[in-house]
Amino acid sequence: MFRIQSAVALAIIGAAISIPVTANAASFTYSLNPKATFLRTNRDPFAVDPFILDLSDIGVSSGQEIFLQALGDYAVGGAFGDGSNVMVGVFSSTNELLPSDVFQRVPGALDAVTSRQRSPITSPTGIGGFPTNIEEDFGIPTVSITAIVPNEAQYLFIGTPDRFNGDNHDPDGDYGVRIVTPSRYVPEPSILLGTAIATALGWRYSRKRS
Ligand SMILES: [Ca+2]
Ligand SMILES: [Ca+2]
Ligand SMILES: [Ca+2]
Repeated sequence: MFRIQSAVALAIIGAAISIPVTANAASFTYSLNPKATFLRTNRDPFAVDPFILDLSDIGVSSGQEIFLQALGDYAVGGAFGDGSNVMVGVFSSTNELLPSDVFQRVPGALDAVTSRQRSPITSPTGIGGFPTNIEEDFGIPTVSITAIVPNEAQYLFIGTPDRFNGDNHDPDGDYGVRIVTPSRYVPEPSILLGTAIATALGWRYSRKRS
């Protein structure tokens, strides 16, 4: 009987150990247009509006940590190769985007805590030299970044910072972003192990008493 009980305990423990910590994490990949930006533009008629993600679509809310990574690359103009990957994001309380000639186009922009401290300083517009830099945005690098979703944030804007966006292009269509949502609700393996041992011992104990 002891061998059977031990085998049951080991099977339960084995099952607990084999459950990955990231079991609840979900990965989302979005293709991006490098002409798109949430920053101010000037006389840039082919620039387009940014990608705006409703955070509820990926099941995250304020206080949760997400992982972001820029994918692929784009060309910053006709004479340039397909090798740039600078990307910025900003959380917002609303999905409102003001016209492209307004300095702060995202009126609901919120500061975010990220694994990189400083907001990137974006260049003035190529035509006219108008400032584009806002304080709330953060860079999304190819090596990834983690960000805490700020209080009241419901949307994430993602765009390409450039002095002139309308001539950007992505010949091989690989430019995009990957977002991985939290896995914090999955119990740690050590907790699962403790539960498994307690369950196995409890099962043995109840068998002895019966
Ligand atoms: Ca590309
Ligand atoms: Ca450009
Ligand atoms: Ca900035």
